[in-house]
Amino acid sequence: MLIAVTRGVSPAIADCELTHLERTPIDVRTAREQHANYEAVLAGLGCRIERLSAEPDLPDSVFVEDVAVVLNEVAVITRPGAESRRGERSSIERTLQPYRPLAHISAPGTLDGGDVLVAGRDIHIGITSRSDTAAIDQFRSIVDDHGYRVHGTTVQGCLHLKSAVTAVDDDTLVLNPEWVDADDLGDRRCIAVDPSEPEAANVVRVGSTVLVAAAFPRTAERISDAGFDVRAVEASELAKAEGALTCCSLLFEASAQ
Ligand code: CIR
Repeated sequence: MLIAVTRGVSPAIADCELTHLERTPIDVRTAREQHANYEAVLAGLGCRIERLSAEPDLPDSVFVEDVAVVLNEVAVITRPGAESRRGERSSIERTLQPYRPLAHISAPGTLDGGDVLVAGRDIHIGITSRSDTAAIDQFRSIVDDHGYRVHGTTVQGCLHLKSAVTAVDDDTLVLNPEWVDADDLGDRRCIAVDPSEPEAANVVRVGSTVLVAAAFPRTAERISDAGFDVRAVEASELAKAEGALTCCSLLFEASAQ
């Protein structure tokens, strides 16, 4: 059984952190509708949704991905790079406790889950304004015994590594070659985003289905042409908070295999 941990959209989302985007008004109701639809799509694909309630004082807390990285063997609670996001951890910790042993990134390291790309036994971690090499070293010591290879990866032009690249299966990546160098990501098949859709690389794989933001039909076609079952999901309002599709859930098998 696949679990999807989500959290309702904060009424304070307009005060979100922004790094590469200009602030524009966010309609909370529309954001909530899109988020509810995202959850419904995940549920329709067989996920059990564990929804945490919205946090009025934590503007970015809908983006649960940044606060933990859930592997089969362990869940790593991060130390988010933005101080305003560190209060998101305790509830996520409580939620994950029944499912996995927990490990923690500690100060002075900082890590956002959006920077952690797991592809088979390779874990690529973006070195960004949110995630640093001290945290990457900590992460490596946590997962080393489980047989993962951890690589620090340079990213430019976007917030997180997973803004630039995500995996649609263990051997296939969707990426924006302007933001990350494919040669840093091992010997994998790469599907490049359509050049007119630079933000399209953030896709969610659920079983054999790939969710792509509805704003990126050309990249969706490329992924479909590569043999994947693609589903468009509207996420334009959450995108104004610099969040994409992977950010809105923590997806993992209930019992580790
Ligand atoms: C932030 O800057 O932290 C939020 N406004 C957006 C986080 C998006 N998360 C992600 O890409 N994993």
